[in-house]
Amino acid sequence: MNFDLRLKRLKEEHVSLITRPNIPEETGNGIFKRHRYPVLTASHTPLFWRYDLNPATNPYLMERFGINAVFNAGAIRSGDKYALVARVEGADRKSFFAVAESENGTDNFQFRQYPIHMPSLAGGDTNLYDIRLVQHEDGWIYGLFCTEERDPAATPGDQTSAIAQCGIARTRDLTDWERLPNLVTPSPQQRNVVLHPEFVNGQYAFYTRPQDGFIEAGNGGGIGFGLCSNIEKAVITEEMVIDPKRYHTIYEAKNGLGPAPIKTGKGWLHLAHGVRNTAAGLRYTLYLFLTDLQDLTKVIAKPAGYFMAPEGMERTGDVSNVLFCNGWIADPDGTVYIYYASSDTRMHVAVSSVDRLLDYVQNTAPDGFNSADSAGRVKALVDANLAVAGMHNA
Ligand code: M1P
Repeated sequence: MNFDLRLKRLKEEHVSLITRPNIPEETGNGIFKRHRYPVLTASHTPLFWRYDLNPATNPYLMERFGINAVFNAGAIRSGDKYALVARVEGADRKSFFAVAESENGTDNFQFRQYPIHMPSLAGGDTNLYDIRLVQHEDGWIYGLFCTEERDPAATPGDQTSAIAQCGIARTRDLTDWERLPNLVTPSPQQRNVVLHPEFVNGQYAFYTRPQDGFIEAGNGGGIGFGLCSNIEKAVITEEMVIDPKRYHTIYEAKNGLGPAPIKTGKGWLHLAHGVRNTAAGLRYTLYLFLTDLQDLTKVIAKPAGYFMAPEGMERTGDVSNVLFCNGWIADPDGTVYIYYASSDTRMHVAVSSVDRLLDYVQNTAPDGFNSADSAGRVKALVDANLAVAGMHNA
């Protein structure tokens, strides 16, 4: 196939992929509706990021920059568009951020012309990933992300020990970013840090995830909370865990907050990921909880178990059996777009509403932490349903 024909085919395939209408599932579980097609994959990235389109320098029209995956996107409303700031991972394993926008929130996401140029701090960032976006009441849009580098204390033969810290940057337009110093906390490692959208007692409030090692939460773990007065030199001196990991739950190994919480009339609605161990490795699922409107450290409702777990094609990918979410958007009419990644490979959307999510959080029983309690909850439901059936039959 000659250059021109191959280019024509590549363009046709790309346009048909990125303009494919998405389809909500018919029935679902009543809590949310998954949509059939991933909203972003490696193949959604522009051809002109991956190919040299000049026949003189690339006569075979080969890919010159491989993209491995697009996942773990932050999300925010940008004018009249739904914007995702995705983690784009190259074939070289490095991640960078890129903005993709859609007019309806469920399909036709298109990347802006260039990926984000995130300014580096002295020393550089070996890898950046998992940005959380928040429109703060101070007027800036903040992006908090993980910045990772090799552990300087690692022995020469150890090429896996790493240090994860929370990077902070701010923007007005998602294109030009001002990098601020990394967050300092009492914990040696930080990932999954989220900025609360409002001031708390005049201070910036952060949800953190203290951890002892790069992978293991260790003695740390749990979703933490801390305050600091100056975002331009953010230091948290007191970090308290508000949602700890716990034996024999879906968050027994570790957990971490997803996107910034949504303010509702009943409390702050949070989406988090929980991690448990299995013989096949770690399993990441998503859960919801609600915190008090005044006391952000007080969890006032938390259903048992997961809210969303990997299904079908979501179960496999570079890191299988993982759902991860660091972006959601609540529309003024209460519709909620939940942007979640599957198996560190691709992005999906599920649609719900603030009312439905609150109903789920407030009316799903909390974990009783033993089998008898779980069986008891089913029995209570059966009893109640039989009583209703009796009423219908009477
Ligand atoms: O591979 C699953 C996820 O693992 C990490 O999340 P956590 O810090 O909670 O373990 C992150 O590397 C995340 O990007 C990744 O999706």
